[in-house]
Amino acid sequence: MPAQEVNFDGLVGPSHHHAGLATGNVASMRHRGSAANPRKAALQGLAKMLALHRRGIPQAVLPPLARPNLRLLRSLGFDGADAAVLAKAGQQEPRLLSAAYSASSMWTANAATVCPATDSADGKVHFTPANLSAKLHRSVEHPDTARLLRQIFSDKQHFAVHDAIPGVAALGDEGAANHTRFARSHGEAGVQFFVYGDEAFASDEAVPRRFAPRQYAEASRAVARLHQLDPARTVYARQSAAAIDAGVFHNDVIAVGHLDTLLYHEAAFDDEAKVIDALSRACGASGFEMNCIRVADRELSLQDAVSTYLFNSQLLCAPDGRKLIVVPSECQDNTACRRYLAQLSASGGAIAEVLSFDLHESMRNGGGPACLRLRVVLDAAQAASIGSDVFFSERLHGRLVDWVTRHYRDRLLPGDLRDPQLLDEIRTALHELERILNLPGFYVAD
Ligand code: SUG
Repeated sequence: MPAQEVNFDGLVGPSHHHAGLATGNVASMRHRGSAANPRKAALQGLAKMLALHRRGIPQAVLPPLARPNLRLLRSLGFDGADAAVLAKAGQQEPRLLSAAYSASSMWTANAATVCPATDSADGKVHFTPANLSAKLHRSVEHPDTARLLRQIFSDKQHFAVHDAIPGVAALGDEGAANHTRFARSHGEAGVQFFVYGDEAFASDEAVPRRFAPRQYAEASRAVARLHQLDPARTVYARQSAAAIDAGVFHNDVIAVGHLDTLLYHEAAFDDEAKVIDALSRACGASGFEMNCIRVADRELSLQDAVSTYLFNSQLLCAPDGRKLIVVPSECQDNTACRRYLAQLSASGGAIAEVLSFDLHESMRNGGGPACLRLRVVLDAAQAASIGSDVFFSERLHGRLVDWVTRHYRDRLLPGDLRDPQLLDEIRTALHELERILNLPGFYVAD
């Protein structure tokens, strides 16, 4: 098997709810406090995984992290038995209870930055879990993410899983959501593209903004060093402040790349011409030509780009080489976006087919198709070294649908998190999931 890109989608956890915890993420802010349907959310995600698996696209799954995060609540002074900790937090600091219960690990594009073995000097696949230090509910993910990645990618001959870099604002790192790799084919050396919102030590002057950036250049450069990347094949770009202020909290809300192709909005970068030139040169030096598809503001406004999540799509190659774009169904509800997609996929267009999915539950928290997946390029030996049952199949899909249907609630409001029964329901469910995915001991009690 030549090296392939495997999409590791996050399985939505049983405590999925809309807490409005992510300032700067306009969908999250807008849906704060509305009723969520965790069962539907998980089934929507599984339907996408199944459809792509059936198209012959390599698919795998990453389980949710254990929630509630009682460690977080105990560290913040809520003591006693588990039920007492939850009751006190719910009464005194309901937002902290939401943070501890957040199912945010489902957006696996933020789990880590991943670089294929061909691009690293030591010939290993490198992972750096993202510290996600910009948001409390996300900043607590990385220790468990590191443990999960080390359990799945356990063969040290093939894989290096680093610790997250220190979690302070100046080193904010949001993982693969701000990282893209371009290459002629997955198994050939490629070009690594890191996009950041700000550079912490570049200037002492604070620039007034509507929303704070989440990714810092210093963090991107640290990840590139840890992954032993070739500086000549690594390109850095700054996001435009206008995009961040419009709700582009990660670069994957305004640009998506795959192999030699970059689809991006003209407002994505601070200095568009410089970024495209640097990328084209690096790709040229690596022996392939970059295919840039630029979307002008008059074709789709920045505001519509954020509300439809067109750029939070997955660009994929079917086994027959045809290019597919996977979009959230919101894209078809917007006239400008629908028109743009029709033109993109018209005969002779850059994309052969548009696949649209109902991911409303995740979208209401600002997570589209691209947020839900972590791309890992694996060759045959690397894939064969993975012992857990995370690779997708019709059988695994059936087992997970059955599991979700038996264990998940179909309605969850932030106030429901005070219900001590929810903790028991989730523990029972995760205990069973550990066996389905062959991840013994992953859900150790806090
Ligand atoms: O970090 N939303 C996530 C969405 C992450 C999307 N990921 C990518 N773009 N790759 C976030 O903003 C909302 C949780 C809440 O409001 O309950 C949230 O965390």
